[in-house]
Amino acid sequence: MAYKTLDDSTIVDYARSKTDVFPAGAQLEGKEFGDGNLNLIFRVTDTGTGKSIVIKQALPHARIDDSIVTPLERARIESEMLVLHDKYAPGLAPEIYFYDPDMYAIGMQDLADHQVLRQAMIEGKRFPGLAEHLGDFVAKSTFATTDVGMDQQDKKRMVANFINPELCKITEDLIFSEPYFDAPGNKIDPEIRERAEENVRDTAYRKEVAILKEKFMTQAQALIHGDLHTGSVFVKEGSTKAFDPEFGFFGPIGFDLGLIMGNLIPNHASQLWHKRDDADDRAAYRAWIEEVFAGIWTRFDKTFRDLWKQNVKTPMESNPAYLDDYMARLFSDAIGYAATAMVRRIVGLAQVKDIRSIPDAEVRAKAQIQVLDIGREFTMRRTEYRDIDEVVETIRKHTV
Ligand code: SR1
Ligand code: MG
Repeated sequence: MAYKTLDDSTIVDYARSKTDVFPAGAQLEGKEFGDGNLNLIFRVTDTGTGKSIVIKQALPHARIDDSIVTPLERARIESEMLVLHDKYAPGLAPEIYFYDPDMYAIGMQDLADHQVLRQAMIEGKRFPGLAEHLGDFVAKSTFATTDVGMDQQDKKRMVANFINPELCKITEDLIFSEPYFDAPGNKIDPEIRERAEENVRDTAYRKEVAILKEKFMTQAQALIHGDLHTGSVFVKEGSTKAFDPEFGFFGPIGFDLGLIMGNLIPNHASQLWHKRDDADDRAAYRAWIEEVFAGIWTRFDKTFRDLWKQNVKTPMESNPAYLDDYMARLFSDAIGYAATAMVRRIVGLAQVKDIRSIPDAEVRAKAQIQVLDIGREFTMRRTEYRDIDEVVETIRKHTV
């Protein structure tokens, strides 16, 4: 079948052709419900049994901006990443039912009983175990494809299978470049324009971001998710699932950590509005976010070190001082990438509902400036912090 974009009138016939998923004669209904930047997302339900699946189809251009080319081949990368995530980090990613290479469509587990973490946090919900799940997800999903976690020769061949240049270019532009100059796609509220321009004038700051960008572009450390923000995580009590790894490629592990940790910060700042009526509740919720922020790193650090010690076979990599040094570099990378992840959400093209749903321009600007200030300090001090508690102190200092 030649590629054709699916819609509400064709999705049921398409799903019916997937005979391993739905039995012949099943009564199906289907509808597109995606609100992401890049793909079509359908839910198809067998009305007889109530069984439902999600079908995700790649589009050739970004929904958010059709001048951005988004090759269909990323669906193949995503489907293979999901299979690997289920293998390396079982229970922490959705199950996949099929990949259709002609239609660039993936059939996967419907997580309708879960909620997207970003929305859940806007609603002020807490999820016990979230930090441990996310720390484990990043540790397990990345360790397996490091040079210690797998054969180095096999790894080099695997790198070629996950080359994802166009999606990496989106990240290079939207996260590492455009927020630091006057790019046409930027969206800067007038109340924060002067503060945003301060960043653009700060050549020492821009140099540090360029160093982070260079590492993103050149370090094939492990196969990373590549877009692990709070909109790429489903949650329900006791369950966390990372989805949407279409930006996957061999890159720096700290990028996955930084993206998930950094995307917590706009939410932290946005509680100025979402919990505006109760200062105690706001402080308690922010303290929970800080615990999750720190807990992701702490759990990652433990799980990754354990995996390393259990799997290391080569003499050079068995040196404990080397492991300590490796972890220290992952730590400063995570803090640096967290900074870039939060700053792009304030001034760049793809912003987030946490902040954008604040209708009061003055409160919104205050929250935005908190995020920009934390982002700059994280970037500049990332190699100086001695531990995660010192990093949390920076968050607290800017969000009083
Ligand atoms: C043009 S795509 C904009 C953003 O959406 C994705 O989720 C990535 O974060 C990308 O940067
Ligand atoms: Mg996405």
